[in-house]
Amino acid sequence: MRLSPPQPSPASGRGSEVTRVQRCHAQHGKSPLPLAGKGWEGAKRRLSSPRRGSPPMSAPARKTAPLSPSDLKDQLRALALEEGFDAFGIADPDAVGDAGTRLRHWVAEERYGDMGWMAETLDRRVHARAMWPEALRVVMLGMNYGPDEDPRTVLAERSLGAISVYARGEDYHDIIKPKLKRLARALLALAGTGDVKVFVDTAPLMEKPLAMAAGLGWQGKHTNLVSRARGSWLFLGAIATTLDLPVDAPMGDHCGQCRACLDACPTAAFPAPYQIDARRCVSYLTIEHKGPIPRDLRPLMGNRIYGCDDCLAACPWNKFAELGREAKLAARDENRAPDLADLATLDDAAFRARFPKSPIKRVGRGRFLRNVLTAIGNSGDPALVASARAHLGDPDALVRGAAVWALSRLLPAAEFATLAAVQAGAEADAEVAAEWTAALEADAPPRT
Ligand code: B12
Ligand code: SF4
Ligand code: SF4
Repeated sequence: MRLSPPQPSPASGRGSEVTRVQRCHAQHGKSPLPLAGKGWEGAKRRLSSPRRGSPPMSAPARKTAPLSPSDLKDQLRALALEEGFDAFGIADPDAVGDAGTRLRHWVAEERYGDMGWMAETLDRRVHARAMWPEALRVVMLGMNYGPDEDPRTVLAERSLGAISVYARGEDYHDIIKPKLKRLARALLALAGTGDVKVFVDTAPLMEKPLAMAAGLGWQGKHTNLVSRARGSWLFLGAIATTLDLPVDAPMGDHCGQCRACLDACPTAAFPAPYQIDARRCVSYLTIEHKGPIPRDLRPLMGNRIYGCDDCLAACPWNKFAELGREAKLAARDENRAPDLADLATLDDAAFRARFPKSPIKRVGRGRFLRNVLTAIGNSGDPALVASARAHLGDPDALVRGAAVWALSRLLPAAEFATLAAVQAGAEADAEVAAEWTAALEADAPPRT
């Protein structure tokens, strides 16, 4: 459905889209600093303890006359552009409207699935200030990771795997966090006073509502932040500070009557516009979910093996999207459309070597192979039978179970029953044994 004509330039006074520069292959500054716990996996590890974040960085004394708050903000915006950020805005940490109440509702509905850290950190997450009571402002930053091709093209190639755009290059956490730290240090040096803390993804901070409050964009019906200038492809990061910087006007909703993202979801993960049930989201199922993927959702996942972009890619505001300029985030060729057969051969060492610096490494070989075998089961490609069969004796029960399901989808029913008669009885793991039983009992998909 068409929107009212989108306007590419933001209203004045809003959090600004930092002026475009050419895609730059220069690497900004030093190599990434190590993080204590990275990504959603890291979040789980770190947030299981009641940490409130690391101690703030404090300002060195300034020797020249202090800058006015608005000059400070202008200089910070310019530095953000130099660091490679594409969107910038400042919010009061309390300016998130009903987001806290909605988050409580989401947790009460248990839509977080395995992500128990969302519930454990709820009280801190609903109030940005609870993270750090002294914080007066949150500087919100967006980094464009616009792809160079439509990520949905590979979905039609059922013997290949679809990796979401965000995971085709290096891990954004490792790229953004050092940039935030450098920017935060620069802010302190300019101000000559104050404290700062930086966040990207893993802290109990509602980054999307804060980014909306800072004018970077709005939470679309797919629940992610949409930017009028970048569409759906923005990573978010935050610098909280005790400095009283001028805030930006919040961005209003520009979804209108559109519902393209809702209709695009392969697993019907949106119970209503602006609400996501993570338990049905392919991104959750392939990255966060630890056990076997629920049987009813497996056929809906197609060949998506790590994350999903369908709702993001469907957004008409992407017509303004440009190629991301951070070279490290660009897709590695081998991650655009990898052969499922090749991925199925990875042992632990080969898995780690295949995905250096990639967020994919975080899920571990077991979960990744589970995803690959699910895609193999959905491929309809008899040539992939051998790849699945090779995992019936895999040391990881999660992988064995996924191999059983894949074979139940690929083999003719009689052949699968013969295989089950030989193999199923020898299975010691109760969950894998249940896979055999369920596969034999299931309404068989069309088998060749
Ligand atoms: C948990 C999490 C997930 C979960 C849950 C997804 C989700 N939408 O929350 C899973 C694993 C599924 C996931 C998937 C993805 N994620 Co994620 N994720 C997070 C994380 C860690 C927390 C988000 C959160 O608080 N969720 C809780 C729920 C309740 O939040 P919510 O859905 O936004 O809920 C709001 C709405 O429902 C709204 N609401 C409810 N009713 C109504 C009604 C109206 C009218 C309105 C306006 C709003 C509204 O209010 C709620 C509170 O704000 C953030 C990082 C962070 N610290 O914020 C990254 C983050 C949101 N993820 C990100 C990304 C990139 C992704 C993926 C695109 C990755 C991929 N390609 O696979 C997908 C996108 C899936 C999707 N459609 O959301 C980015 C998004 C950047 C952006 N532009 O928004 C973030 C911000 C990380 C980052 N620093 O860049 N993610
Ligand atoms: S990321 Fe994919 S599965 Fe998740 S809500 Fe969006 S379209 Fe649905
Ligand atoms: S695709 Fe979704 S997020 Fe984008 S404009 Fe339409 S409703 Fe809003």
